[in-house]
Amino acid sequence: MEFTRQDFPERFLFGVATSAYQIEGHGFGGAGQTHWDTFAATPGNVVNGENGALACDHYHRMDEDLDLVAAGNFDVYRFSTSWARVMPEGRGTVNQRGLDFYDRLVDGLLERGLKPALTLYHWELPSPLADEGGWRNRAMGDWFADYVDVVARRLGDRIWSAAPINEPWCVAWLSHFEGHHAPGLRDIRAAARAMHHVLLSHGRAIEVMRGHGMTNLGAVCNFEYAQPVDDSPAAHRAAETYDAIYNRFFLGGLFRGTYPEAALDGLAPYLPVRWDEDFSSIGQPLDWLGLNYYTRKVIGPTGGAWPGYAYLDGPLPKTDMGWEIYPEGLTHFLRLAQDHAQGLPLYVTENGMAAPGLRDEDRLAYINAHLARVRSAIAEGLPVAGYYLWSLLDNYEWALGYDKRFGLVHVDFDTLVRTPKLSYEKLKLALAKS
Ligand code: IFM
Repeated sequence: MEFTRQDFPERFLFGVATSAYQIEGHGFGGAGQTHWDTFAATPGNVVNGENGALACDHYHRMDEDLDLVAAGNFDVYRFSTSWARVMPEGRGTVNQRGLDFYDRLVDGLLERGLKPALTLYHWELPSPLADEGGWRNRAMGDWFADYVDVVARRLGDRIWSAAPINEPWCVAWLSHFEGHHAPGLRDIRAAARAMHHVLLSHGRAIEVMRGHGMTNLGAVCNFEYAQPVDDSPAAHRAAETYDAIYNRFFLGGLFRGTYPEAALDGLAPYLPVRWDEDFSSIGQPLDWLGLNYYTRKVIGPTGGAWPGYAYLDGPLPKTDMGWEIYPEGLTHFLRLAQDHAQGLPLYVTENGMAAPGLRDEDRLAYINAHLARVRSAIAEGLPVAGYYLWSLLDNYEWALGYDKRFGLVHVDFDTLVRTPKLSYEKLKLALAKS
């Protein structure tokens, strides 16, 4: 690596991230059906119709996986609890086996000297709640608060940090407007409601966790740099709309008590009634802000119906996802985050690339380039307090199935054998503590 731990401030934290449905094996331990199970079972939605029933079998291999986190010299492990594992119907009955599993996970982290960083929703919505409209339904705020309450009672005393919802843009826009993720809708009213209800549910969850005395509570948003395809006013307008929907809508809701005009231009008629009265719940004080950052999009105008933009092919080198590598964007978003969060600690809660092979020199270069941006952000005075790699293991990359390999550790999906890649070994050396 082109850095060591010693090149960062003493209290700077390095972490590695995963999520429940992507690694655990949802078929085990009494977890209920989710909208990802049915989305994947519907032909055409997921490459090869793959689902998370087995995934990395982390449910049975948790100790081996936590050993890998500790041996890699990381400080923090960012994981999620699965709502449907904890409450198979989404409401009511609690699956004690599910809570026991997460209890062992948290204790396993603490025994290894690792900080547990909890996310409460990373995309697998219990099917009975999806049947009632899922994120389109305002009642999600209450249902989510009840689930968070169950988890907080059991784990809250040992959690180092917690964030309610991973990547609101994906939960709402990608899943309800672009239709690429479960529930696979392409409907502007559904998208507008989901965008607002995700934030409302975030606020409710923060209130519940504070009520249990939990501290170090934050939000995790994802960001993509919007690059206009050319200098025309139309291309700039298209990029501004994209930026408003993707990057500024959720920051605006969380920190400014409003949504950006360029997003309201199209979404306002479809938001729930009296949406503007919800910001006192949404804007609960936070202790940190997390940024998931991977790439930029080249944006061009389409004319026609709002939002009137298209994603165009860009000229930069790309990862296996077809995502352009653009570390400059991370600097841009750390500054934007600071403008909104005004001095709160900032964490890069996800960064990494999909790349094949065990000798993953390309991943090393990607990590080096992005960590160089983190270091320069710190040098310019931005309060960046930590950086997490996505991901510990190759895993279920949602609609793209098991083909795209984001792991520092290779997983053979036939044998489930884990093999550390070159990037894992190099990071382990760079992050050594003495
Ligand atoms: O795998 C996903 C993860 O679930 C959320 N953030 C982006 C990753 C890579 O696409």
